[in-house]
Amino acid sequence: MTALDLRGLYFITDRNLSRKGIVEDVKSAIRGGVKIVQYREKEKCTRKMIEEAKEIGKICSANNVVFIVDDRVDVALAVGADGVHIGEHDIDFETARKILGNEKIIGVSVRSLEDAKKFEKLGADYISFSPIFETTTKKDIGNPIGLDVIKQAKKELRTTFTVIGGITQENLEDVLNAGADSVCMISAIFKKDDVESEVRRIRGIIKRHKESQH
Ligand code: TZP
Ligand code: MG
Repeated sequence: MTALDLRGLYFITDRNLSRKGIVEDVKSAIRGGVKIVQYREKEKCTRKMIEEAKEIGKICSANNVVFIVDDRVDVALAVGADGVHIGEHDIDFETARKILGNEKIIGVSVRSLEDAKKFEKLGADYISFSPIFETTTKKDIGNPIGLDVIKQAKKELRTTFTVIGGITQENLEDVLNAGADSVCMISAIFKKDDVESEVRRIRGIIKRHKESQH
């Protein structure tokens, strides 16, 4: 079990945008320095998911990288992942906690500070606010919630949080200035040829931003 430290770049796999296959992407992202990886798979059958998640999980644990499975508590348990990430159409938080116990990480997607506080009370390990901006990577997720929620969360939320949705090289500084210590970027990374160097570059921006604040 690798301890959760959300700060920096939270890496999420994407089969449709991948150029080299998601196992290679994960290896590249880890070489680029990420400390948390989420396996997000919407198409494969359960058996194939378990095979793939097992392989990625091994790579993560060998590198002390936190490994989270999106949506699927069963897959997370089957492969010994560090935790799951759930949204409003997935298993509910209380049931997930009952199945996984207190040792596993449960991250929850929310659109508002109010919902974030609700999951904070229930014992979520981290919160993900989304979508910050417009995105085409995930369909039907509603209007962007913007940067103000990050500023509010920074002041009022004790639980560690990340942000996702339409974050790019162009708006990253704004997101960091609003107070995010952790960011997820999917298409912005896969648009580039080389996952490792892009991940390293983004992490560098986040690190320099943090240093400039002290
Ligand atoms: N959850 C909320 S928005 C989103 C997910 C998985 C997609 C984010 O992708 P991108 O390409 O970084 O906008
Ligand atoms: Mg989900």
